[in-house]
Amino acid sequence: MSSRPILHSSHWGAFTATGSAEGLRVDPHPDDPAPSPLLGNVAAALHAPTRVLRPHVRRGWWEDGPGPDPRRGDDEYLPVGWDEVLDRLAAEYRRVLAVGGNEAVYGGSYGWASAGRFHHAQSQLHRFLNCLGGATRSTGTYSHATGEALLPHVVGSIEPLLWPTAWASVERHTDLVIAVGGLPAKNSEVASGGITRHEVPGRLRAARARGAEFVLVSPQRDDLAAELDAEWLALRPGTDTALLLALGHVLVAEDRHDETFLRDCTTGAEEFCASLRERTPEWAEPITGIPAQTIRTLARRAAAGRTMITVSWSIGRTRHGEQPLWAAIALAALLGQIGLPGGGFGHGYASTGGVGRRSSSMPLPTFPQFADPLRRRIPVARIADALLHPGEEYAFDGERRRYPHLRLVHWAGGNPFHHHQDLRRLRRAFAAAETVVVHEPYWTSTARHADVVLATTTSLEREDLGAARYDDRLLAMGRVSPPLGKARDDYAALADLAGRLGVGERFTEGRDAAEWVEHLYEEWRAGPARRAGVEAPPYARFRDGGEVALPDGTTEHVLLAAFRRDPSAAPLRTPSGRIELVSARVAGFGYADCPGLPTWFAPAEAPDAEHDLVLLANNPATRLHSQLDHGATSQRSKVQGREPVRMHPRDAERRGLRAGQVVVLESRQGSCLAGLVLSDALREGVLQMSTGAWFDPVAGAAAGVDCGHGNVNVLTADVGTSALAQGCTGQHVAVRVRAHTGPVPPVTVFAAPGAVGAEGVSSPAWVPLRTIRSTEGESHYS
Ligand code: PGD
Repeated sequence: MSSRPILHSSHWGAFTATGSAEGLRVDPHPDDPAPSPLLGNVAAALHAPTRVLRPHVRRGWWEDGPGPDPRRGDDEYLPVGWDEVLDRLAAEYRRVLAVGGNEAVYGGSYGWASAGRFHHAQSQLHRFLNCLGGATRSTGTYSHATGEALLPHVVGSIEPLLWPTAWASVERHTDLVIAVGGLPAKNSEVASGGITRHEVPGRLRAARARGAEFVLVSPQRDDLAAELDAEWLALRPGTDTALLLALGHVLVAEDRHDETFLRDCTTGAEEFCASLRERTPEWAEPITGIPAQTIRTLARRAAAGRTMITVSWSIGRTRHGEQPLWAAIALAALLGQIGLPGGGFGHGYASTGGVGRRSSSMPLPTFPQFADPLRRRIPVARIADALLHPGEEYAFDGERRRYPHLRLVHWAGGNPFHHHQDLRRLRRAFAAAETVVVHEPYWTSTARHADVVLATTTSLEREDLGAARYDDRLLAMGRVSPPLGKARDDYAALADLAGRLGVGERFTEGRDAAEWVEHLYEEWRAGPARRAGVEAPPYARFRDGGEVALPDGTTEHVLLAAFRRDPSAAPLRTPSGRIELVSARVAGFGYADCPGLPTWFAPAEAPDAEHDLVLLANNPATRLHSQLDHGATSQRSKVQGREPVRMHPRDAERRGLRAGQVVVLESRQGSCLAGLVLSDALREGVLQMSTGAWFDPVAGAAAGVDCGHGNVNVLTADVGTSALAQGCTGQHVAVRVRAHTGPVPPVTVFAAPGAVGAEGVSSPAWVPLRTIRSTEGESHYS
């Protein structure tokens, strides 16, 4: 490790890392006004018991050959050399391509991986697969699939999702922010690709100081900072659409809507307004739990000033998750402020730190992936369906498609055994594959379901370029430590595999990783940077802690502001050229679960006699998704080593439960342990548990549940949002809760297979995943 501070970057902020006898010291970037507590996890990134330090193979696959195998997730692993594993993998690639063609390889490889323009894991894998003639890939995201599918039909582009009106404009112009799903500070701390200055809390404070008012629409009070003095509308989970339609009803009934905007800039206004007739505040009150008078007053306030209605991405991760977004756009259209500074709608403010920042169109250094000759895609959250139902037909965004027969699954930079729903079902789906290859720095739950685990360096062991389109600088990401053990960069592993498959020269173009990083930088310096007048030193000077300032972007919503100014000169790319409050195209798809205008559906995950609580499974405050769950910040939040679940004190009292206790959560899909935390920041009847605790079926088996650690996705359902987006619906799940009785098993998932608390595996022998030796005692991390 370097004993001098090395500049580096992550999805949760830029920092310097300094090696010392005590370990890695991590300091936030000096320009960051609000560094993320997630930096506290970084010190555990390098030397952790859970590091994969050599390639490993699964016994069933190595000895019996490829094929469907229910032992995945419950088998033994053998450390092997790079040459032997890559030889065997190349042979398996040849077999699969011969038997099933390129579509038999699944290389969607969804996931956040690490910051860095060159070593981005998916880009690496996609380039490799494109060199081979392509593979089945995924379309859309777990984050905001509903917006990606819906917005093109309604406003002609997904731009409002990525580049809404900038925060700077909200700060200056907005009188009222109606935050559906909140503006949670924890999510604004992360931004894909890296973020140097965390600005969202400061922007919100400044807006409030100017006099802006905030209304929080969420079952959780802490979805918005307390300092913003928001009015909290603690509605029932999954009822946002009812609230939004009732607000629209009041505007129309009281003639507070903007007829001119509706006439000039929308289509379907008459039909939409007619559909609101029955959607009175009195209708919405028993559904949402929000008093009718509160709804009426809010609609009047919204019409009285400049109003921004924002819907968080998380709201879309529910059944019929398209509807609240469409209803919010329709409400903003009724108010007539779309395209005005600080007004209209936003989708995803604070869902990451990047949304609402600058949007520079200047290209960044980019590792070319080549074109995908196959162009075969499945909706990203339908991976288990695809593996379980090869050849079956499904509906997606107006098309009938068929799942390919996937035989080889290749993943780099993602953790589906964290991010997908209904993990029991995902286990069955992975059992159906013939070969599963995973590149990972850590023994994540996904690595533990793979046949081939390729030991990968962390970003701290690599040099790279840190930059993102919404950030204000390009950073040199220095190497903090040489690669540990036999870990290799994704690039090096794929280059050697490509060489064995006859496409090595095409994949590498004759460069090693260091040469690529320099090449990408110099190419960018001589091209886009020079053209934009950006001062950038030569790489030799830049690579040691260099930072290049990038030009600023625009603050207004470019597309919608131009459209509003002159709808006929700058029409939207919708069939009508306008905002579609009613979409003939969507109606024409004939989907019962997504008709042609914003529609109310009762929540799919509502309490019933068996499951009397609704659990919110949202993104964590103590780690990025599942990354570095073994790190200090994440571990500090655990309760008896389990992922915390929050519950209202009165709900706990009614059930005789107390804070700090280990509880069992059960849904229709599965069960897990969790550690109870009491909080009055939740609506009664609602629980909250973050995603990202590593799935631990071993500790679960010892406790008679599916996961002994608290991975919330054993509880959630694997159903698409609707036939339109087929997005993930992991945000809500109906559950019941009871006290756990009997010994609490140790969490085993943070130790390498066969090594409870030991520093990895040293002997080249088969080692089991089952590391629990007794149900007593504490695990290394409890
Ligand atoms: P991460 O934990 O970031 O989760 O799911 P995602 O799969 O992105 O996984 C990234 C993995 O990449 C980690 O295991 C990390 O160790 C590995 N990695 C990091 N750097 C490298 C590298 O350089 N090379 C390689 N090979 N690997 C690397 C996130 C997904 O979860 C998202 S985006 C959302 S928004 C969803 N949200 C929800 C939700 O709200 N509710 C539920 N129930 N479920 C969700 N899942 C989704």
